[in-house]
Amino acid sequence: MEKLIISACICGAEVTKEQNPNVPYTVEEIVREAKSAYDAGAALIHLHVRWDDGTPTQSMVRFQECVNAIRKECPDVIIQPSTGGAVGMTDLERLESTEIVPTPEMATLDCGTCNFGGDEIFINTDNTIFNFAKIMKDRGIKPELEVFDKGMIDIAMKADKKGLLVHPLHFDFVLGVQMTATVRDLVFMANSIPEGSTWTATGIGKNAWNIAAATIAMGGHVRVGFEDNLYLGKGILAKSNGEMVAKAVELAKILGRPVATPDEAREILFLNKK
Ligand code: KMH
Ligand code: ZN
Repeated sequence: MEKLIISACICGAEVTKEQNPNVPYTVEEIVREAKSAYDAGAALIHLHVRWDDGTPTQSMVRFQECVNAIRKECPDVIIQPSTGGAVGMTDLERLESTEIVPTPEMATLDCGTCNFGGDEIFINTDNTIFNFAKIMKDRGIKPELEVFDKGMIDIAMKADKKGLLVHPLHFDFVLGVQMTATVRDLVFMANSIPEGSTWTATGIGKNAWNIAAATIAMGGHVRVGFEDNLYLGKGILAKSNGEMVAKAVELAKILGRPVATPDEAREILFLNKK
């Protein structure tokens, strides 16, 4: 089976230190978490950034500062800025993370509107999605197509029909927000993307580890980290993103999947090394 790419979503925009004191806010904390994930075996860092008080931001200046600092400690890691940002941000704000130098190799592209719990709605109209896809294509940024349900795969295919995506496509199935997170759901999603695409999956909260194990066994790639889950196991708060990456590495070992280095991940994802 293909080597396993482990992505670490080290920060997110919604989780707080009140929920787990190890959630990073400052540049130093973000670097600490990126390094812990990288040292444990993550090839890719999915990045959100915060102001020091924990407020999520898509500020280009803050992203640049964090990326430069991560680069010093994790020289070859793939850094994938979020263009999702936080609920309520404008499209222009969200796109600021792609304006750093050098241009990021990848960025997320959220492929639909989604209920985020309570009254929160994460809005991605067709025009937002097509506009983000065009900008990424023009700048040579590979989108990780974030799909929270099967309908979002269908929207991604509308963007593809318009010529806005470059094949092979790469998807991230985010299970347990808008759709449930069972192995049946995972198989359905994996069977619904075009042949030749690569895919990562993540299970939110309590779904994290069953989805990671099933994904590794199925030949997909995994995403773990504080953005999606704060626990190493039932009732055990993770001390770092590195601890969660180490658990994914352990699962991979048990299931016979060697773990990809960043450069091996670049080959699997057809990225041009920057
Ligand atoms: N924080 C969410 C509103 C992404 O990074 O592209 C969006 C999100 C997805 O996390
Ligand atoms: Zn994210």
